[in-house]
Amino acid sequence: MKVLLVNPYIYDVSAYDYWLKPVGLLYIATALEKVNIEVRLLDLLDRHLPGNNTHNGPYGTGKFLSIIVKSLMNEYGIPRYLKRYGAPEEVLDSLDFSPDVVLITSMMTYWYGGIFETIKMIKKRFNVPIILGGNYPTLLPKHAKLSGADVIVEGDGIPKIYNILETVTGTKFEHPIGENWFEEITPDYSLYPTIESAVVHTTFGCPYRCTYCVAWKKGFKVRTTDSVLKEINELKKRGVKDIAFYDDAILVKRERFKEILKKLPTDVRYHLPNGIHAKLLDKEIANLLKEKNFHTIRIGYETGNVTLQKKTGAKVNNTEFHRAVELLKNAGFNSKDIGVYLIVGLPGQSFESALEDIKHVAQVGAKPVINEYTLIPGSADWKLALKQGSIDENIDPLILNNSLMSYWWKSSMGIKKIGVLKNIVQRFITGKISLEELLEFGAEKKIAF
Ligand code: B12
Ligand code: SF4
Repeated sequence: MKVLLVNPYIYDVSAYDYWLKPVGLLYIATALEKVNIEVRLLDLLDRHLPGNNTHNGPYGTGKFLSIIVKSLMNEYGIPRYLKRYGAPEEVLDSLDFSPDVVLITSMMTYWYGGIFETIKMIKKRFNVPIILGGNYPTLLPKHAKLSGADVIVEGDGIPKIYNILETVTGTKFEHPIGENWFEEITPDYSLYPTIESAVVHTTFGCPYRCTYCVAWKKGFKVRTTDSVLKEINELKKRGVKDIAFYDDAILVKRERFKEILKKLPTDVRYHLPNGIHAKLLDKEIANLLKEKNFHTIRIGYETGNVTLQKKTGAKVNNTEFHRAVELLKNAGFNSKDIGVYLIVGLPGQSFESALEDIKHVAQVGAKPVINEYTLIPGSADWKLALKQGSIDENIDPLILNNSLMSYWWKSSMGIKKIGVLKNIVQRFITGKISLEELLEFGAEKKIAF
């Protein structure tokens, strides 16, 4: 049997490759290879595909090819262009593979347009069953039925994959991989002819329950240190130069993470693009991160407003945050290295409060990194918004995009204010204004909106 694995296009107003890899699909590839199924990967976001790399950023990040799909003005009253990110359609024609089944993954729910278009392109070329899994059908199963896929799969796809293929094709397989997949297999990166950066998970899911997030719905799995180190050493042998840890909660099993850190090879660069938990960082980890060649560090601070911190799940408090920044600075990281995620546009958050957070992060010697708020289907915030009537259940998921929500959602501080905040951060981090000027911003007179 032949199975084509597809990472679909992104539809967004902006997108950037922060080491993005379709990890779920690569795990599925390994599970299928165990029963001698022939697999092929079509990662439409792979910047090694012809025409898909428009800019190389630092450490293996970069820009995808983008083409404008439409203006969002007429339909949504939003003055932005929706773009398609990913390789030119011709890459599908150069596929020298005729699959019996196609499996498609998905990451952001609001990227669904890219999934619909990818499915149309596949259907034009192959008359075979298409199975869609990943975050989109997991969080929006009803909407995903409109995608054109023949089967949609909610939740963890790996233990179910043999059953699904048996149902669709009528062929029986052994089921060598089940619930323990996270320990037993690793993503099959050999499906990429060229690979310079890769993603590794040492844990999966999150035990916390922040109101704006759904990562906790995946439960919480932990791998042994040996299997993590083996995977990293194999990636290194393949020529991988940058490894991004995509864990949601990497410090939760702190002692275990220390064991991993101590044995990491240092001739690879490491990145933590997902916010780490300030309260769980200690001196030893901070020093090991520096010693072991970590270049991208993000702390998930989100807000310094104590009321909002408590209301959203209390994953961090201000004392813990200060302590974490100090530990990282003492370990030798500078203010550019320590990125601090701040959510702007949280329900109930004022412009003044968000501005205060930005100033505060800059003042303690770290770099503010703004994340615009997005209401994630299935989160506690989502349920509350439905109950309060501030959104409708049948809302188009596209406009829940983090870059679009503040244009229309009444519970957000609004796009004008967010624009001012983003602009001031940009000017600060590019050196156009000094720390003193940032701290003075808005102090003399109230900003008029
Ligand atoms: C890494 C990551 C990032 C990175 C990289 C993204 C990038 N652009 O390069 C960074 C840190 C930059 C990032 C940013 C953001 N992220 Co993010 N991110 C993730 C994260 C942690 C990991 C994804 C992953 O690799 N998972 C591991 C794999 C193994 O899981 P999986 O793909 O889901 O696969 C499993 C199943 O889904 C299924 N499956 C998958 N594919 C298939 C296919 C088939 C056929 C089958 C049967 C099954 C199946 O089986 C797999 C095994 O269980 C997820 C959370 C999570 N734990 O998934 C959030 C997540 C995807 N991000 C999320 C959000 C909200 C964001 C931001 C918008 C945050 C913000 N406000 O700015 C930004 C914007 C990103 C953008 N525009 O690109 C949300 C998605 C919300 C949504 N509406 O869909 C998530 C779910 C986290 C959350 N907060 O709840 N993110
Ligand atoms: S925001 Fe972070 S700590 Fe909170 S539930 Fe999501 S992944 Fe876990």
